[in-house]
Amino acid sequence: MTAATRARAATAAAALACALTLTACGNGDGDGGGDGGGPELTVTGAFIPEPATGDMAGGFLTVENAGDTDDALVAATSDIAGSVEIHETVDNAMRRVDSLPVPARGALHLSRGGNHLMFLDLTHQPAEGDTVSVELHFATSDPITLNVPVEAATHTGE
Ligand SMILES: [Cu+2]
Repeated sequence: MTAATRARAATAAAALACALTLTACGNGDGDGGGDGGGPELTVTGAFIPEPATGDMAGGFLTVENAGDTDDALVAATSDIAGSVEIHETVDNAMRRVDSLPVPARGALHLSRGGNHLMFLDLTHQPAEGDTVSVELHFATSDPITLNVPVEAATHTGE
C-alpha cells in the first residue's frame, strides 16, 4: 500500500465514522449546536465517599464524550445537598470553578486529589450503602441524572 492509498483509506474511514455519529445524534431532541455530531456523554464510575461529618461530601465520576463536539459540566444538583459546587484542586487547595471541560473524543475525570463535586449544606449525612440522586448539567447536552452509591470513606474508585 502506498502512502497516498493509506491516506485515502484513512480519510474514508474518518468520513464513515462521522456518518455513523450523525446518525446516532439524529435521535436526540434537537438541543445543542446543530451542525454535525454533538457531544455524546456517558457517566461511569460515580461514587461518594462516606463523609466524616455532615457538613460536606465529595463526589467523583468520569464523564466520557464519544461525540465530535466539546461540552462542559456547568452545574450539579442533589436532593441531599443545599448546593453542589464544581471544584478543582490546585496545590492541595480546592477552589470553586464555573465549569469543567468535557472534550470531544475525550473525558472529564473527577477523582481524589483532583477535580470533584462538592456537596454542601447537606440535608442529611450520607452513609455507606446509601444511594444519592445527583443531576449533572452540561453546556450543550441534556442533564444526566445518576444514582450514586455511597462508598467507604477510604474508597478510591480503583
Ligand atoms: Cu471541594
